[in-house]
This record gives sequence, structure tokens and C-alpha cells, in this order.
Amino acid sequence: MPRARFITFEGIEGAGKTTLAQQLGAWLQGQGIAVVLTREPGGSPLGTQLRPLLLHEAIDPYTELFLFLADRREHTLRLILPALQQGTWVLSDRYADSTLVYQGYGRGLDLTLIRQLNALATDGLLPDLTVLIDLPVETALARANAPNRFEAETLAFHQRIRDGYLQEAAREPERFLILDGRQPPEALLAQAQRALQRWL
Ligand code: T5A
Repeated sequence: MPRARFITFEGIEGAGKTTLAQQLGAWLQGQGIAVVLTREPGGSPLGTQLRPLLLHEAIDPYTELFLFLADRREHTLRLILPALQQGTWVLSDRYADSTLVYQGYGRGLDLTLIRQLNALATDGLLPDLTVLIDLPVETALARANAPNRFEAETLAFHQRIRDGYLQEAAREPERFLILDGRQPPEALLAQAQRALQRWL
């Protein structure tokens, strides 16, 4: 059996992360691989309670940062690390890059500070692969179907998020797989499957 891998999905609102994560998870299961699909915020019992607060309450940017980090630490310690240790692959719809990009590039909080806090929240865990679905802001926002207070931000905010993701991907090209989100779901799935073949 191949070693269990940790794969994260990132991108702006409505990019198609959930769709791809679900399809890739089903495909892996079809290959006989144990998979858990999870998400942030909300991947732990505490996170389930934090999610509605984070998505709908108007809060201070640092409060927001601390809550996303608290959600991540619980998620990492209670779900992700135990699953990986048991040989189960973990596919997470958003992880640490979301904080770097939304609270850092988006809200303007210090990137170095967020990197340090992320390292603490994740216990140093890094994804084996991060699939970044990139596409124009207007196209993605027209698709997003679960309104939250981030979607109500300005186009300039979402553009900073998109640019931030691309800058982070350029810093770590070996970890990121950038997919053109304007393609249909089947094309995205095929490209993600090819990227995983090396581990199967
Ligand atoms: N956040 C999160 C932070 O600020 N900091 C953090 O640290 C973290 C972890 C989470 C919010 O919290 C913020 C970021 C977010 O604003 P969320 O509800 O999880 O909120 O929001 P999103 O992750 O943006 O989820 P969405 O559901 O809006 O977007 P997805 O998952 O990217 O898109 P998906 O797959 O649901 O698809 C949306 C629609 O498009 C269609 C689907 O059928 C669906 O109708 N679609 C496609 N259409 C055409 N072509 C494709 N390739 C398509 N793929 C999907």
C-alpha cells in the first residue's frame, strides 16, 4: 500500500475546490485507497461550531486570524494526523495557505507572523500536494453558491487573494499544482489524477 498522502485544495470562492476534492476522493477510493474528505473551517468538533461564526459574524481581523488558527490546530491534531498515521489519505478543502492568503494578502496582516503561527497550528505538517484552482475572479464569484461574508468583499479583495495564491505557488512550485479553473470538471480531475499517479 502506498504511504498515505495529505492533499489540500485552494483557490478563490467558487473556484471548484469542493467539486474536485469530492471527485478525486471517489476516484482514489475506487483504487482501493482509504480516504477522508475534510474542510476548513469546520474539520473538527470545535471547528463545526466555529464555522458559522467565521463565515457570518463581523469580527476583528486578528480575532478572525486566531479563530482560523484554532480551527486548524484542532483539525490537524484530532483528524488529519491520526488519519495519516492510520494509512488514510486526507483531502482537505482549504488549509494553511488559505490563512496566509486571506488574512495576509487579503486583510493585510503580516505574512511572516502568519507563517510562524501556521507552523504552530499545523504542528509543522505540510501538504504533500496543494492543488490550486486558478481562474478569473468574476468567473469564480458567478459560480459561488453558498454566500458568506468573504464573498461580499470587494473585487479588489478577491483579486489580492488570487494574486496571493499565485505568489505562494511560485515560492513552492514543487508542492503546488496549478490548474486552470476555466476548464470543465472532467479536465481538472484528469490533471489531478495524473499528478497523483507517482504515488499509486
Ligand atoms: N477562509 C478560510 C479564510 O479567510 N481563512 C482561512 O484560513 C480559511 C480556512 C470558507 C471561507 O473562509 C475563508 C475563505 C472562504 O471565504 P467556504 O464556504 O468553505 O468558505 O467557501 P469556499 O471554499 O470558497 O467554497 P465554495 O463552495 O464557494 O467554492 P468551491 O468549493 O471552490 O466551489 P464548488 O466546487 O462548490 O463549485 C461552485 C459551483 O461551481 C460549479 C459547481 O457545480 C458549483 O455549482 N463548478 C464548476 N462549474 C464550471 N466548471 C468547473 N470546473 C466547476 N467546478 C465546480
